Amino acid sequence: MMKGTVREQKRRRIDRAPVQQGATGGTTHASRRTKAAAREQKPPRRAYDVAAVERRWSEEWERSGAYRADLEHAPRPYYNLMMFPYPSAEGLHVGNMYSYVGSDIHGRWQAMNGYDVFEPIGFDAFGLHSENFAIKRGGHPRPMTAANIANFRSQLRRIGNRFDWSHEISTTDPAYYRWTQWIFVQLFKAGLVERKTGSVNWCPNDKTVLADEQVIAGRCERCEALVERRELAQWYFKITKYADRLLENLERLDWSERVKVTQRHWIGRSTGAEFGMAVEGHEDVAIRVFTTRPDTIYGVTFAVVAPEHPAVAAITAAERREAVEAYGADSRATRPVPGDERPISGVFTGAFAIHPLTGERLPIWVADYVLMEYGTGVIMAVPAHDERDFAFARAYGLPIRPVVAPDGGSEANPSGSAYTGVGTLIDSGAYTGMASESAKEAIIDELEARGTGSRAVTYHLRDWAISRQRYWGPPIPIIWCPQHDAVPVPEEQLPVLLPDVENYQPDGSGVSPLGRVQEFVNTTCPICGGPARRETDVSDNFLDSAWYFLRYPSHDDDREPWNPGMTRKWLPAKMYIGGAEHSVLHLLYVRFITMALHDLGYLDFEEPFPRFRANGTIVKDGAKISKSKGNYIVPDHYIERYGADVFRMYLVFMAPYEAGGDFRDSGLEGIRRFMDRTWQVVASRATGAPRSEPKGEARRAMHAAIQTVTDDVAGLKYNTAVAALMKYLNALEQRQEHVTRVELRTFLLLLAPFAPFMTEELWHRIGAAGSVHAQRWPQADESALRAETVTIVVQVNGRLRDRIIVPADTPEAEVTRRALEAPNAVRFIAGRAPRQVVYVPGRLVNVVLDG
Ligand code: ANZ
Repeated sequence: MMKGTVREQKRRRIDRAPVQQGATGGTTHASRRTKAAAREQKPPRRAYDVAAVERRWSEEWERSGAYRADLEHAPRPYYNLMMFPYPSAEGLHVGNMYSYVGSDIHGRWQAMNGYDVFEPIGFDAFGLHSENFAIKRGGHPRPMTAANIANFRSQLRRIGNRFDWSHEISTTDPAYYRWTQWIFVQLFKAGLVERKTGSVNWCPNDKTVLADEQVIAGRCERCEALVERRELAQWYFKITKYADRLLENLERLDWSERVKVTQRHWIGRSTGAEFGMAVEGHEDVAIRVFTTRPDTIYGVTFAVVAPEHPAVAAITAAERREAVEAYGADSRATRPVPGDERPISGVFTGAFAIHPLTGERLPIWVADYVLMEYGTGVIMAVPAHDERDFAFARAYGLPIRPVVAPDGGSEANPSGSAYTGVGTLIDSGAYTGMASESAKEAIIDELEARGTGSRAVTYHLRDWAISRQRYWGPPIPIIWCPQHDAVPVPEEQLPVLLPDVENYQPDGSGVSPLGRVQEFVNTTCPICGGPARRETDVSDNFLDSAWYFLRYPSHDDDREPWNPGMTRKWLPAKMYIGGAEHSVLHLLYVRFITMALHDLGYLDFEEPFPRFRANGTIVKDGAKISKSKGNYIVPDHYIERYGADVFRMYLVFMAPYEAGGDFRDSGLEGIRRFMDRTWQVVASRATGAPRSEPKGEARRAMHAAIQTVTDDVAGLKYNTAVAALMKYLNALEQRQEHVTRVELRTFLLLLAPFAPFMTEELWHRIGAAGSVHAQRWPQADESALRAETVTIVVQVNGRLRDRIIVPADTPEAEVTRRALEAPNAVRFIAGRAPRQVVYVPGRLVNVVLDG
């Protein structure tokens, strides 16, 4: 999966990025580097040959098929899914690795809980990123992508995940994209695909259309170029038909809350009113307004129409025509896209609308901050209570009229800005004094009664622009016939292979490079056999990743996209973990595609991921990771130096997994020491440890560790789980030769999901049977958890007055404090200050009073 932040533009050699050792206050950057370089030459001395151990177990697991799930017969299927990577030239990003390690810990833990865990991985290898990289390097995306995949594969083999490589997929494989095209055809047949001409986001640098979700603050999420608007015919998926369901189902999904909030916001269901406004002198034209704030209707001081609105030409006054047309032409070329921060602009039409309640004349302006695609393309402007209207009114000297006073008495426009909250209505005719919420309803009622308006719902969500005028993607499986218009390619003719052409670069014409390949374009109509032309756009990369999870279990099925029996058994995925940056792209599309396939009868479930957790993001030494800062973290580098176990442990120990944290090289040293100590404690006791069960405090400590680690791992609180393991190791170290085999084994089992290599090696060294990863997760014994208690006798002047019960390890100060508070002791002390308090540990407290 592609992260929006990785950019090709300022590419550097990253494989030699210096590893800086911690933040050493005061040292210069240069000297730090030299020191780091010196240290780098000398890898830390380790208690064991880490590289050899990790290599040996990788090979052994591979050879024995330890992580190959028996998909057909598994009695307790557990599909543990992680977001497949985009195989970039830079190699595996630390963000990928963070996500994968956290997901793998979960998978390993569930395997030890007796589940048949299926943990597949694959490559999301089509798309702009690979293609742009190939253009830059003067190569071809096909071989370059293959090389990147090979590199990713070898990196992924080293991180210690229990991947089932026998189910690997790549979206660029014709055996895969045949079914991506099949999905397009199914949606097309179901009327969920539409070809529309409209104003679209156009990236002048990547020379292609972008979905709204791919535009961040007015810029292309890939290359950061300012996005333009263009009028183009595009293929759209009608995701808006599913807006309500996408929203409602969120309630029953067990997902990270912040992702749900982002989706809710993106779908952006708003309720409000839609009403007509008469235009003075144009009885034939009525413009309709959509507002979410009918309560502010008395504050309307002008109206704004989108430049493309069809009424503009009709209402514009003769003397304003030239200016309005010039503005329209200009805004078509450079129209700001959602989130843009360019200065506000507009032009007066010379026409006036009539306020629906007060009859007041309102000047009508044209401005490109009003979008044709949203609501009705016309707004009632309330500068006192809307930021954009406020900025516009300020820029063009239009009146600002506050009509909502914040509750609590402060002024409506205290700091010379719009007050956008709710409150109590002022200067609003009969509604003055009403609260915003009830005024909204009452005002809509009045608009309805007058026959000019009604309640209305709108969504922020737009249809998904699915076509790309590029090369590196699955060709859209449509044939254009002069007789039959758009005809889907018959299913038995899929895949429509992406032709292998030298010249794949986009030329900015708005036509895909495939349009230049005559052998590809010219075909015959599947209906009439007459000459026809193939569609030359390819589909959006996000369609590839909107169904990949369905393919893993049935990855080599060549008769169907997914096997129904297999799908019923393994899906929906039990746990999905990945980055929150995919909140509105991948994670929304995948829900939509699943719902659509469900409705078409291809799936039994409509939500692909009942449980999703977003891992946090990592910063390096307090700064955002970016290549220009040179603080890029190269996982290989650390794995070479410390081994995968240490790197894995450090990644999850660094911070709460779902929050993300600050990566510091110095932190790795701490984990390295912990691992070496673990080795020493276990390896040194490998043969001599007594076989007896631990007793007393040793037993309690062991079960306390089991309890804490279990709860923390279950809740993805890996950092505190590791901390508990550290605490437990201290306890074991202190007991030295008294440590039993049971304790050593328990410790290794608890550590196994985090440090799969070392625990496996030690498991064998202590002579335990099988793989540590195939063992059952230890269970905490409730009865062992209770600390032992003792009864303490409380005397006053030597006579028994009370008894208290305290945990055996309660410190003296605490015991005497509680003794002095024992009710019967209090009665006999009667407020006098004791001369002396004598404590006989574990037995009695004697309070000595004067006289
Ligand atoms: C008057 C008003 C007063 C508004 C106020 C807001 C605050 P959401 O909530 O995101 O759906 N709007 C409507 N159509 C628009 C368009 N095509 N282009 C740009 N803006 C448009 O936003 C709904 C609000 O966005 C609407 O409510 C409208 O401004 C504006 F104190 O109407 B409001």
